[in-house]
Amino acid sequence: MTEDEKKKIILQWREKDLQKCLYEKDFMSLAKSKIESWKNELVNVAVLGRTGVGKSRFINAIRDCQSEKESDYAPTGSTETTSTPKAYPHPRNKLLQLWDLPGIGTKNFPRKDYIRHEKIRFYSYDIYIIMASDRFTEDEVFFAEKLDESGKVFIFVRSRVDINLDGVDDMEAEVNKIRKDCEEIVKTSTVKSKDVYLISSKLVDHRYLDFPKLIERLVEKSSGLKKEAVMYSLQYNTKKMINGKAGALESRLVWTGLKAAFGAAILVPDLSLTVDYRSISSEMEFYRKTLGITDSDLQDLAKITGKTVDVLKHEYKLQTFDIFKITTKDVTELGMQFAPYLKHISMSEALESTVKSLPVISSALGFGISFATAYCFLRSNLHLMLEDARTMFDILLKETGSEILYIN
Ligand SMILES: Nc1nc2c(ncn2[C@@H]2O[C@H](COP(=O)(O)OP(=O)(O)OP(=O)(O)O)[C@@H](O)[C@H]2O)c(=O)[nH]1
Ligand SMILES: [Mg+2]
Repeated sequence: MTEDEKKKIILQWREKDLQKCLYEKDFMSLAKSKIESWKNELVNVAVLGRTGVGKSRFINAIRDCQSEKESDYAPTGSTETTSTPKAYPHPRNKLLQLWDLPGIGTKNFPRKDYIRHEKIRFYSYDIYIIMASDRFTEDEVFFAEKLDESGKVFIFVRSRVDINLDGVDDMEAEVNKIRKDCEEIVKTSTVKSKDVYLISSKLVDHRYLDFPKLIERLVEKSSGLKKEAVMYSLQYNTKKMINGKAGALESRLVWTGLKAAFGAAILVPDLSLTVDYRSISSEMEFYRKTLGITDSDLQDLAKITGKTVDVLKHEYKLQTFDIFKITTKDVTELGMQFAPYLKHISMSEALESTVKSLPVISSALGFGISFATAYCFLRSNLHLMLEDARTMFDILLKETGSEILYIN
């Protein structure tokens, strides 16, 4: 890092944010909740549609559950298969639940009774995927309108498109034709959200289809903590997903910095220039998993592209794979590097007195330095990790043309 870069980082140290946080009564609980609350958020995604349209197979695809032998594989089949609603928890987050609902319009679940059917609990989900494997009909539109009326969020999905594209020369033209066909009836409806996503659960990375956009849409359509839960849990990267994660992770920086500084003040009250490096280390691990830059992600990319891990690291200048095991020394050394610049920042009197009033903190400046150290350390590493995540995505795009990367 150049001197100028260091200076830039330190000048971006947001005293205002720090001040705002410290004025909160119980700022450590607040910091913890800002960082972790999304983990307690229940998100129910319902997959709706007539029998046989591919609901169960989609639920497997989105969780990357590929084999019938896996215990949480949603059974699929060419005859009516799902006869009672069943929740499939996401492997990365058990509270993100994909609901496999029985097909609409069967003997047991006729369309006219579907909404009122006590087993279905129709209005109890957060997001709805309304799926059809052929042209959309009045059935799908009927349910969409009901959901729209009650302010529920839904997404139209046309499934099994790979079957339509089998043996077709001009796939792009065929996809456009199917899209137009699907949108025809949807356009005549009163619903606000008229986009239809064309997918294949068999080939999620099909270059003419919309699985990547559907993943992005699921995040966009969620809000608040549920949005964080969906974004951090779905194990797919697209360009937009990486950008979204970048923003979300950046906004945690001030809280994690605070947690690390305060944690250190409790652990070693007399040492001013220190941070709780366990908080830092676990945050870095979270970045790595969220951004899809773990060792196994790199191994997978090597397999997909037919290159070795070392070639990928060097040819594409990946920067963060060998720095994962950080030590207290690394963090303190960085703190030392930033220390000279910290004197350029004047801590306001108000902030100084707030910090001084905290029981375990003996030195306001020491706490400020700890905070800045943690903040800068995380910030600079996050930026490097983001570069790696983007590079890995670009490698995939360049080598395979795919716009979606499964991450571990
Ligand atoms: N080629 C291809 N086949 C698919 C796709 N999605 C589903 N199928 C097949 O279509 C059939 C029906 O899929 P399911 O996922 O069982 O359909 P469902 O909507 O859950 O059906 P019910 O449970 O009866 O309501 C199965 O044989 C699946 O393997 C796809 O994207 N591509
Ligand atoms: Mg099913």
